Amino acid sequence: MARPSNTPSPSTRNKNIVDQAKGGEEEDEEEIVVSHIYPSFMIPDIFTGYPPVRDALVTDTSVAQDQIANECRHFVAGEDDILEYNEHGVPRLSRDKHIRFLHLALGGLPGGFVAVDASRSWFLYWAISGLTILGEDVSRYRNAVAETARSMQNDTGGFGGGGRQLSHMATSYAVVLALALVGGEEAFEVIDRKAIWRWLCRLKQPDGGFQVCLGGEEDIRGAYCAAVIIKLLNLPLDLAPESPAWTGEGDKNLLTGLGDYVRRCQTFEGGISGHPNAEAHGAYAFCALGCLSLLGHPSQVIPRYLDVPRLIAWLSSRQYAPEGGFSGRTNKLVDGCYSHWVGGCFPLIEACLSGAAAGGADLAAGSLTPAPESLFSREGLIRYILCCCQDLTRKGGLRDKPGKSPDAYHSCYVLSGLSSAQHQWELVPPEEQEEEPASAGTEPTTATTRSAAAAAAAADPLWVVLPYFEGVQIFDQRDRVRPIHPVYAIPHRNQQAIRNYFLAKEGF
Ligand code: FPP
Ligand code: K
Ligand code: ZN
Repeated sequence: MARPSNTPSPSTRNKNIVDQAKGGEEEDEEEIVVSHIYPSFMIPDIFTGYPPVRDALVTDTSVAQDQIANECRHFVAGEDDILEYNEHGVPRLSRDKHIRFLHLALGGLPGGFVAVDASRSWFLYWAISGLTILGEDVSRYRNAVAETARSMQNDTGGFGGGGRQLSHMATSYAVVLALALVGGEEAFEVIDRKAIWRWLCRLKQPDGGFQVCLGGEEDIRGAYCAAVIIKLLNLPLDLAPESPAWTGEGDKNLLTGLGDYVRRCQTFEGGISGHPNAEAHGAYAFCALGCLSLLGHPSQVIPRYLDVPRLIAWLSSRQYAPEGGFSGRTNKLVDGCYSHWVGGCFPLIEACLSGAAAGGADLAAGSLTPAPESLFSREGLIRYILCCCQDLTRKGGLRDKPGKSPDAYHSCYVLSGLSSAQHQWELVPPEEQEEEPASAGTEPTTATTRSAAAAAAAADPLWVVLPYFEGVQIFDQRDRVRPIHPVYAIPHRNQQAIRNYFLAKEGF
């Protein structure tokens, strides 16, 4: 049970704050309670009270924000009757329910889903990824995923959102990751690497960025997805003559100008927009940092292209209290999926800053220092996820916020965010990096034979992971989920296995 039944709820107090803001009318059945000490759980005041600083100008935006803050506060402050809170006021992760939800998402979908038919490859990735983070062995889906992926591949390179659909950068990224997650030769061999390389060449633009599909828009999703695909599949960087970026001089490759493209997406707010001169959004911040982290050592590349202090200021402004979760952009509401898109930026930023201490940051040298502690409230995010994002009344699954239905997309990214909040990723500075290829802390890694390929992989940034620990752990140890690689968003060993498989190949 949530709280002793005779304990009055502090939401009464907060409700009145909201009512005053809206014009002061009071409802008769609500009495103002100010004198009790609450809650009995160890929940910091910031998650039980109402924000001390609020926008006094009443607009649709401020009203929506007040409503959601109050609604989330009810769950985060330990007041919900369905959730069972531990002594820290944190509920358990309903792992089994979420696992069931995601297995079901891999089966047939109801008719209404025809509206998202062009996202079938995404559904595959979201469900397989969510299951993986929850600790399920997804290799049983190897055959099915390989067959489905084959049906989505085009002879002209890349994967569509479904069979007989135009190849798209985002759906190709999703399929490649799904194949990496189920793993094994049967899955890897589905990918026509030569065709996908040709297709990427045709998408590469003279200004450094990538179109997301032939004739389509050029944006930062294209930049991140292309970098991930190139790396995981060990594609050659050479440009084919049919590329719009080809000059005939041999001075350009698939990654030329990509960092500069990302730089042009940083906005006046400090965040990152989908393309130059647009609105900063958290999903694009992750794309920017992920892309840059694949161009070299993150501690060197990120500060070379981005104003890191202004980006940190913008990212920090995305976390709200009492909700604890992140919003995607200025003046918008918290949403569980930003646990990944925004939360997932922090390991990359933290790695960039600690590399700066070791002399890694070549440009902004002197202006960056390692973060003395977590750059965001991991506690707040974990509270938001476990209190507000679990659908426990029905079939399980994770959601955007209370009142919304769970879905595979939110399940995947809420769990990714939980994983990054529960773990600490550190980057070994380039000069300290040993010969031995990556071993990722708590994850057992697959044995790799020493070969030219492994030696090449050893030149990549080396990430190590540990359980995050600072003070008390508010969640039950059984609710720790698997660590996932901060750039590829899949477990370290899956990333290593697919890369090593293709690194070992001579040519296509
Ligand atoms: C706004 O939605 C959302 C966006 C502007 C960008 C969404 C992009 C992604 C989630 C992923 C991109 C990354 C890859 C790798 C393909 P909204 O207005 O519904 O939400 P908001 O109010 O929270 O901004
Ligand atoms: K949203
Ligand atoms: Zn969302």
